[in-house]
Amino acid sequence: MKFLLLLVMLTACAATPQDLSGKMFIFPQETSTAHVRLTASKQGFGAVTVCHRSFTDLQRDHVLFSLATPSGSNDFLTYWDEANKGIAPHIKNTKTVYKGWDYKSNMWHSSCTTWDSQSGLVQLWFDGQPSIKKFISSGSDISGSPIIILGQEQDSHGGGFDLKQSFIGMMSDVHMWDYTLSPCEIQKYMEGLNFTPGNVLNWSALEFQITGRVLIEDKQNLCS
Ligand SMILES: [Ca+2]
Repeated sequence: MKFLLLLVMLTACAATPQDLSGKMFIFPQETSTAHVRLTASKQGFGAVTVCHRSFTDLQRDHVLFSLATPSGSNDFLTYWDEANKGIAPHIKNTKTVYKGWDYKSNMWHSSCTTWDSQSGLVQLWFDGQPSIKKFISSGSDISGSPIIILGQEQDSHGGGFDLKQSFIGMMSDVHMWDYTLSPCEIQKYMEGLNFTPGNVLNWSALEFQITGRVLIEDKQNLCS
């Protein structure tokens, strides 16, 4: 077990892409430091889709996905807003809140967020259901070197973490595309069927670096 842990840590440090299929990151305690930094395969995004699954029992604000560039610490952010009881995408430092979801504790939830700079429209998919499309930001791309972090919310490019916005729980199946996925592809992701993996972040070939206490384990399946 100790050897396995060492092996996981060593391979995590090497930052060669890893296949995390069937696995999850565990964020087991509240800190303002522990996080996973994901390496994007490209930069400059005129459109984006980000999907992930998360599992938590937090009853406060928390981050799910944080992408910052030198010009914007909230260039692409997925955030649970406890005061508004909604999932709040932030794109190019503009926020919108989607309310009315059954964001229950202690179970896996699948989220996808799509945006494109031409229309400026954002849409959230949550556990298989699409939201309305809302205008959030148009006319310019997300440009500059992206820093993508799980577990902490960036208030600066790669830092500015806040204990009370940190994530505690499990995260899995993180993908990012530089285009908007079709509803059909999103449905496939939601249902765990075969889908086109992310071309910016791909959970089955993920380059990442762990800081602090974040662990990788198999996703718990009941007796199968
Ligand atoms: Ca913050």
